[in-house]
This record gives sequence, C-alpha cells and structure tokens, in this order.
Amino acid sequence: MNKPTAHTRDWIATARTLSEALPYLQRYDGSTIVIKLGGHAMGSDEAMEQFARDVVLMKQCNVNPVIVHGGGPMINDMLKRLDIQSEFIDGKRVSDAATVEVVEMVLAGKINKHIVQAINAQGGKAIGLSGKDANLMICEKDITIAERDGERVTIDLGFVGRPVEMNPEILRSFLGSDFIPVVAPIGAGRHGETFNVNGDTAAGAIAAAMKADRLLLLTDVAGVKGSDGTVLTTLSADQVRELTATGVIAGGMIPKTQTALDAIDGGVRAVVILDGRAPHAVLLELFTAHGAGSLIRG
Ligand code: X2W
Repeated sequence: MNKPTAHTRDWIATARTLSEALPYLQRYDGSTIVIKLGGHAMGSDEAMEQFARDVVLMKQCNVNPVIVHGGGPMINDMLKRLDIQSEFIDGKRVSDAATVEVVEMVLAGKINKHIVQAINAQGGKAIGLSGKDANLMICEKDITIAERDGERVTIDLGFVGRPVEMNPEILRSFLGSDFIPVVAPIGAGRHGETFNVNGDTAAGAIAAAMKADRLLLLTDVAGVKGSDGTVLTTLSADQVRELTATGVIAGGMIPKTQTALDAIDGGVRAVVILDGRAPHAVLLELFTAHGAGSLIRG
C-alpha cells in the first residue's frame, strides 16, 4: 500500500469524523429538534448559509428540525427607518399597535422568507409559518409585574403575547416528510389581535408542545457560565435554579435559562444554550462527542 501523504491523511480524518458520527446519527434518528435562531446569531450571509446547510444535513439524516427565529436587531432597524421609538422592559419590546404591525412584517415577512430561501438554496424544502398559521400559538396579553422603587407594579407592554394554547398538529404533519418548518414568533389573539412573542418564549412553547428531544437556543454567548467564569457544559435544572438564586446566572441569560426550565417542565428532554456564531454549532452539538455550549436537563 502507498504511504499516506498529508493530503490523503486529511481525507482519512474527514472519513473518521463521519464514521464517529454514527452513534449520534443513530441516537437522533427520527427525533425532533427545535432550534431557536436569534437575530444576533444570524450575523453574516455566510453564517446563514452554513446554518441552512447544517439544517438540511440534519433533515437528510432523518432528524426533524423545527426552526423558530427571532430578529430583534432587524426589527430595531426597521422601526428606526420608520421613526417609531421602541423600548424594552425586562427583555420584552413594548409593542403598541404601530409597533406590532412592523414586528409582524419584519418577522413573518422579511426574516422568515430569508431563512426559508437560505434553506431551500441548500436543497432543503423549507416552509415559512407564523404562530398564526393553523392556530399554532394562541396568545393572551403578557402581564408583566415588576418592582419599581420597592413597589410591585403591573406594566402594560401592549401587544406582547404569552402563549396560552398550542396547536402543533401543523408541525407534526411535517414529521418524517421532506419539509422543514420555519416559524416566526407571532401569536394570534382570541379576539383577532396580533401578538409579538419573544423568540425564546415561542421556541420553548413549541418545543414543549412537540415534546422535542432537544431545544437548541442559538445565541451570541458561549453558554451558561459558572462562578469562575468558565462555561458549564452540563447542568441540572436544580443547578440552574441555585445559580440563579445566588446571582451567578444574571441579566440576559435569565430569560434563556427560564425558557429552558419551562421547556423541560413541559416535557422537552434537554435544552442546549450555545453560540450560534460558532461555525457548525448545531452539527458540533448533535453529531460529535465534543458538544457545544451548556446542556440543561431535568
Ligand atoms: C421580540 C421578538 C423578536 C425576538 C422583539 O420584538 O424583539 C419581544 O420582545 P431575538 O433576535 O430572538 O431577540 N419580541 C416581545 O425575540 O428576537
């Protein structure tokens, strides 16, 4: 046999990586993986192309990806262009009638179709939906209670929705088919209202309704950090509660870990918080021994 050259050794390493993926491909065969793609994780066209390719590869491997997206930075840009002021309270955008109209146009229109097209360009068959389609996500007004000057006050966030009834049949109908659903976090009210739903909240509610094997929250941080500042690769739900009580988990991470806990309570097997900007974050997490980010389980 010829001695392997550096060039052939590269290919052997590639083949080995594929071979090592076998147990993971077997483990996730036929499973449902909900992926939340945040606006901050969308980054460049190149990052979107890579994400789309990974999703199509998952589908090719008989995994059922369900994409739920955000788009906060893109909504900010459009509101600015239209000269509409916007404010966030506890991580939620105060949404009056004019704001929610723009939010729906940007999320269910521009961003949803951009992701659909990116997936289809890689040979996938993506279908764009919002929480309104087939009554997927029925919402009520989100009532936020906050502490202001030591007093508990109720804050009116306008048309910010809290999912109260999920009808995931439409998503189930895609299981085992070629179609890849891409969901914009817009909810329908019982009286014809349009609700703006935080993307993480929507992804958690959809993952719970689907009893997904995994919910992957793609963000712009490496994962949940412990008291020494290093990323914790696995955590139990109890550990998350303890780290939150002691203030180690704080700020913008709280809505993500809360979504994770709610999803696990709702029947999701495990939730992973990971950096969506890292190349092939999804493949690294699902199909290698290395994993990525922080895995939280019950
Ligand atoms: C979000 C929906 C988009 C979102 C918003 O209006 O920005 C609320 O705040 P990211 O990119 O995932 O942050 N909704 C109620 O969640 O986008």
